Amino acid sequence: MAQWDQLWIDVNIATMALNSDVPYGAIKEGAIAVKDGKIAWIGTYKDLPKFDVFSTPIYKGKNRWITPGLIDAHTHLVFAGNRANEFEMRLNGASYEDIARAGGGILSTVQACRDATEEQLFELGRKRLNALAKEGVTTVEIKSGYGLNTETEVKLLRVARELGLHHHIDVSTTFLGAHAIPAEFKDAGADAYIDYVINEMLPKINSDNLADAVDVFCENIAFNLDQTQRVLTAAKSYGLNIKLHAEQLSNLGGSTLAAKMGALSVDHIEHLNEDGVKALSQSDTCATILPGAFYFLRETQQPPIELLRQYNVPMVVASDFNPGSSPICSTLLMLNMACTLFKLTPEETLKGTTIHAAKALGMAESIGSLEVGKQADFCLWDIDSPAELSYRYGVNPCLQVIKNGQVLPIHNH
Ligand code: DI6
Ligand code: FE
Repeated sequence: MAQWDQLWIDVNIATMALNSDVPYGAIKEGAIAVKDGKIAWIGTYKDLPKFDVFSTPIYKGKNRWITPGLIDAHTHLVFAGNRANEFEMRLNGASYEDIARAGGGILSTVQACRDATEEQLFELGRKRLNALAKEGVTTVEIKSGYGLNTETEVKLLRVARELGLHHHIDVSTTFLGAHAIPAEFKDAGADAYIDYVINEMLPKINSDNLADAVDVFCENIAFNLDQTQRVLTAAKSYGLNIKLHAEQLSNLGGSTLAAKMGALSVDHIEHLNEDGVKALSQSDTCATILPGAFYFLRETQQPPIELLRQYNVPMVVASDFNPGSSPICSTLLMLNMACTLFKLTPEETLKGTTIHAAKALGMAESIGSLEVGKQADFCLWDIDSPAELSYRYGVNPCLQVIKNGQVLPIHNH
């Protein structure tokens, strides 16, 4: 007789398993059993094996849907301050240059982060993770990049690691020292700053085990292809995963470089062309689209969704939550935005925030789909079909969040 710790019945399950031949990998009238925080059994209720009915807690889903816990594979969610003043200035007619000259943009967030204590940053991050957890997020990637000196980059990554230890949500950390050139390096230039990133910051961050991956903002207004390659090569020499902010505002060929170097993902990619998509298709690199930044910056250049489909490149959907280009702390809203702004299908958006997002974090072995042996991270939703998650926004449909088999104390209803 099977011995389980928890059992869910009377549910429909969007397993998101890639080897399934039905949409969403759906199992209608299904059941999920959990043992030691992992999925021990999943299938249709009528096939449920014999189990100990007296000792197993049973949750009944009233024919609602279960999906994997959502995964937000691209955020900058540990930051201090906000940029509402710049938002207001721009809407009153100020240009980007005016704002930059007044110390604004990324560098204003850098100043706020340098001034903040670790406790303050932790508290800000904790509230943001709470908001994400309420809408079914169980794993989040958090980047640094608002420190731009060793002390503050280390502080931001330490806070991200601490959040992962103390919050229900699992956190994957990414070092983005090469996000912008700090004021101190204005005269010395970008190459000198990259030397500092590689020779000073990276060894410290690696030896303190603060980052799971390394990212670079590869763009005309940030770092060129050569500088990007230097940082990614150094990261790989430490055995760290790599990823890239690429082709957001122009096409520098960052995606092709990243794909050839074995990056987990290339992110933004509005300006990606067919050669770049081909390079991705010949690699294991995911394409991460960030509709929140596209929306907030009122961009018009669409990412090449149809080409990505044709070439079978896994698409990831993430929030890019940050104070400058995507001040939107909602992974769930991204499902809707990816459909309305980029014409993804609801199934593609759900893959992009579950199984493909897991791949983009190098965690597809343990999370992202509901299959035997994977972590029991899933959500029960007050919906009649999985497409409702992409269709509607506002009344939070998340009834229950289950992390490692435990029901989290989250109350939306
Ligand atoms: N791309 C972006 O959209 C953000 N960073 C990046 O590399 C912008 C971050 C900010 O404006 O604070
Ligand atoms: Fe970003």
